[in-house]
Amino acid sequence: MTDSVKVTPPPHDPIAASLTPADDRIVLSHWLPPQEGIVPRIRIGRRWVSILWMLPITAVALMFMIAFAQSLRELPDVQAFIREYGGIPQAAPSVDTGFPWWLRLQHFLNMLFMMFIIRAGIQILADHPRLYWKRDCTPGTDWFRFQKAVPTGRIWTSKDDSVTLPGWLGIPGIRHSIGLARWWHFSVNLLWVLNGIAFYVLLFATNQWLRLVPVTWDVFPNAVSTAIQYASLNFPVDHSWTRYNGLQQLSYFVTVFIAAPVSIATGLMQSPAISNRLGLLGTVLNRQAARSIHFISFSWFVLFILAHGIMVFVTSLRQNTNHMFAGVANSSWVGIPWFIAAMVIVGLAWWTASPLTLSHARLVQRVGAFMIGWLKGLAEWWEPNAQLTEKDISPHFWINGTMPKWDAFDAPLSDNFSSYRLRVGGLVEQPREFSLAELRAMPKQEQITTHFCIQGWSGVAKWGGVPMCHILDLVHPKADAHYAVFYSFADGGDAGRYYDVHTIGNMRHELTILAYDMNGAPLTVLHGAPLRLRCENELGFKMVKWVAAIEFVHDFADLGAGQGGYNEDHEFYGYRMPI
Ligand SMILES: Nc1nc2c(c(=O)[nH]1)N[C@H]1C(S)=C(S)[C@@H](COP(=O)(O)O)O[C@H]1N2
Ligand SMILES: [Mo]
Repeated sequence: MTDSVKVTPPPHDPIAASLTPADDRIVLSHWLPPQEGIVPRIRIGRRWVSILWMLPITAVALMFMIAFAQSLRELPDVQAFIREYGGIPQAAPSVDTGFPWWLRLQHFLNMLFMMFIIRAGIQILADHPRLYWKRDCTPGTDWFRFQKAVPTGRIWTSKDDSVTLPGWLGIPGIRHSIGLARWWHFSVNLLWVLNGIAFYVLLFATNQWLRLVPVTWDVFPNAVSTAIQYASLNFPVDHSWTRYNGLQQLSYFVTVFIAAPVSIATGLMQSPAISNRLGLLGTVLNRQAARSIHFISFSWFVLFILAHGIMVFVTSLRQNTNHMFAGVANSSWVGIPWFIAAMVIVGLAWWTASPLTLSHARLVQRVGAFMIGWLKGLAEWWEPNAQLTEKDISPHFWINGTMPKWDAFDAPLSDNFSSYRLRVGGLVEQPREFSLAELRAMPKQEQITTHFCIQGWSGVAKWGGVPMCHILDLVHPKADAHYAVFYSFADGGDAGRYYDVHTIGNMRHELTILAYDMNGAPLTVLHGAPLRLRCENELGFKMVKWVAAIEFVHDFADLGAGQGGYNEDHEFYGYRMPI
């Protein structure tokens, strides 16, 4: 954050004195108190059905399936069918190179990465434990949740809605730890994607792709045949060393070539900067649709991993581990120690991930920013600028954040903000103070945009206010002013004032405004009156509500804990958050 320009910074805005330093680890007594969720439920029509029902239903279905498959196999026609389609498509070419070292290594890395990705992903979901298809996230329109119905008749912020997970499941498990979970999810995703790209390249550079990609229609009757054989508990012959059976091939194909790319695409489409850049696609496949599809794809992975894991054990563990961990085709014991070693590594990583994240939260934030900060910076350059129409305005718009202490706020509130003054200062040629009337007299910009909260919900509203670039033109930031600091009237959730830092570049974005209107009416106090920031290529927490002062600075390392904002300091979020 430092460069060669040596300037003596002017004294900070008085509010800077009420920022607090923050711990570099998570101190549970200062954290949001735990709150249990409920067993996940799926909405069918108007009824919420617990997913625990899936256990007896699956058990009964399995019993019927076995009985049905066994009686099928007594039919002469079915026997003839299975003789003709034994399971492995006859026309499928066979792979003569076994399981090479790179494939075995990538398989192991994939297993290790998936453990982090899935756990951190569940943690992210627990910050807004509901799924929807429509972008507005109106309470009652969720189709999946592991939280009670949204309480009515009281203020219920989206932070109130977050739930605790067991530490062995989520990373790090505690409530509202999405900042840390995202570093894990995104950093390991990057490794997983790199591993995946290398895997695709090597598959097609060798003949290994023939194992996974069906090249004959015969794969379908053979998959049916394999399914009947497995279901009747009389398993088909296995020739995995050279060729997979139809069912194996189809399920591996779906996992590698459909579920993985779908997960990546729908993951990225939940980002404000990317979704707002995609035009129609971002509108049709809105953030909630992308989030729901991301979850369905995740469910496929979990089912696949369960089924795959079970099959490894029930169809000759020794032979399977010899293939995938030792790269040999025999029935010796040579693969087992490798398999156990791999499991121990995954197990150790599993066991230590949550406690280490709590005790070294700042480190997780730093390493995460190092690994994917550049990607997030890149997304800001795309200048996302999607706008919607009046009919897209959400019937409900969640609220978030810690409300201002009313006493500090009483004077401006009781006189309808006529005594309110926005201070704009710091490294500017013309420090200024503006009353709300003066701001309202300036050029007004209206925009209908989607709000993307880091926790997962979204909503569309029409915002009206002063373009930030107009304010910039009035105060003239000096050449060495690199950032704009927004100070709020309200404190953050734990201690110290809420604030956030933006680059000057972001302040010149065509959709960055100081909003005083929402949906055609003056902003309500809950949504940030008298003034809140809208900066549409960033996540919601960057848009400070109840703005008291704006200060232009050269560097933000000496503010609060130096991370560029209240949530960055206290909740380990990243300072650039277009994704
Ligand atoms: N002062 C202040 N501003 C804040 C917050 C806060 O806690 N304090 N929360 C942020 C978060 S996390 C979000 S998602 C948005 C929510 O804006 P809304 O309440 O209008 O939906 O405000 C942002 N601005
Ligand atoms: Mo948020």
